[in-house]
Amino acid sequence: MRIDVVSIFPEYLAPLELSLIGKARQDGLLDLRVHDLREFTTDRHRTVDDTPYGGGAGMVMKPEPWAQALTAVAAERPAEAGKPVLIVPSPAGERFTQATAHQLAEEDQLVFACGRYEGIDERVLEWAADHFTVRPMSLGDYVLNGGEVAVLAMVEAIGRLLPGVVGNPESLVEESHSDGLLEYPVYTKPSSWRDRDVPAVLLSGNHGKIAQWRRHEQYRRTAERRPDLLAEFDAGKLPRADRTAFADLGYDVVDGRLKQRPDA
Ligand code: 6GU
Repeated sequence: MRIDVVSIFPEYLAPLELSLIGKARQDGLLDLRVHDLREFTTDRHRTVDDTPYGGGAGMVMKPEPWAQALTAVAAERPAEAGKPVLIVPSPAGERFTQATAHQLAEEDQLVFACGRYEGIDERVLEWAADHFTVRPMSLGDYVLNGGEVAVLAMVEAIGRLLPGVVGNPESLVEESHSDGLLEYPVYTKPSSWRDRDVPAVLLSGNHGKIAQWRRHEQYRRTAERRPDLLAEFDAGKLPRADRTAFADLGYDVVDGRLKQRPDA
């Protein structure tokens, strides 16, 4: 996969040289290039922002440097390749989820446009639609100062799904959000630590019992921390023991969906 990141703070993306993603780049699994937006300005001060029309606080990113930068990135792509995806990190974007990460991991090229200040002149996104599939994306309901930290998160979430990046692909199966639930708790040696014992079932060697205990822990945790995820959960074909586990958590199965009991 090819990833291009355009930013006024290219140094912000330095962590992508480390760890799993850094290794993936060294191994040739990921061709990641960072571009300095100011290289695409033409004035002496390398200006990238200006005051907003209509007034208000803060500054807006000027359109022309963005058009120059994105045109240069698009020009490096073979003419027959079709439109690459342009991801614009923004708290006003569509929510980035594990499903988005899987979908984007199938693309051959991703381009990230990191806004700063109050954002990028809206006409850039309209113009860019002729050359890219434009997707404004948000990590969640809070505000960052710019897109760079969001790009670090999204590139890591997508990059680890590329073939060969994570050594043991099994570890991608049993993790939070892979099945719409939070992950079960994990333990390692020693089996007793500061008067706290590892749950006995995990030492039993009974793999069926262990799998069931872990699944029920996923239910318990998700009900406690992220009940919103349970509303989306497909409870249509749950075994009796799992329906009992949900009943104990205050949830009934109605038409294949989990419904919190009013008294729970
Ligand atoms: Cl993707 N960008 C910015 N600037 N702020 C955010 C965000 C993204 N997601 C949540 N807050």
